[in-house]
Amino acid sequence: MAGRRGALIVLEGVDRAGKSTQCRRLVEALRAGGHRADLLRFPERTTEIGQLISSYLMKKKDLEDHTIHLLFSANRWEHVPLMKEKLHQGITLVVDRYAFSGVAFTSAKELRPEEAAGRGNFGTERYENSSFQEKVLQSFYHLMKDETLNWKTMDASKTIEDLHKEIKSIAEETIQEAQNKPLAELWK
Ligand code: Z5A
Ligand code: MG
Repeated sequence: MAGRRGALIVLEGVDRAGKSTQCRRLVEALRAGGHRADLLRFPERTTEIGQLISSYLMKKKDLEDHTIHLLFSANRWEHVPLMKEKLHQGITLVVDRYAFSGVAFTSAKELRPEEAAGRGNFGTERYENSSFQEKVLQSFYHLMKDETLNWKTMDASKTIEDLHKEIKSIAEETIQEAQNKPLAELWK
């Protein structure tokens, strides 16, 4: 219906919490239910900025901490005009990580290098070790105190199917609630 905007639904969480799996399932289910919905992910590795980020994450390239932080931010900003356009057109955006990851991962870098050394086999990309991820988690908890954002916490140890049902139901409610609210700006 004219004038009704889409909702911005962001999934955040530590490495391998199941975000990408749930984002894909959610978009499929929303579309099947007659909603207009698109999937976005950050980092979006296909742009020039995204390719630099990807090289950094794969440890093919070293970048100074502020520089990589700003590249992650720029990678989101380069998508903002399109995101706003879609939301105004009534398309719901399901976003696999957003600015909260930007804050949480950069702030977790306060971790002492000796603490991070020799950690278990979490994954091969940068940041994929358990105590770094613990710091990230604490930072997410801190960010969730912002009551202007409608955070819901999921227990990621549940089955893919159970989580999907829960997330779908919250997403449908959120779409209803968002459609008559003006689009706000994050952290302004
Ligand atoms: N980063 C940053 O530093 N600054 C920023 O501004 C942004 C990001 C935006 C790459 O992100 C890195 O960039 C990331 C944060 C940083 N570093 N770390 N860590 P990414 O999103 O490209 O990659 P990732 O977060 O490392 O996550 P992931 O590996 O893509 O995890 P996931 O999407 O949460 O999980 P998944 O792919 O859906 O599932 C992982 C596996 O578990 C897979 O085999 C599934 O089938 C399985 N799975 C999923 N759900 C379940 C359940 N419920 N039960 C059992 N098994 C499951
Ligand atoms: Mg993922």
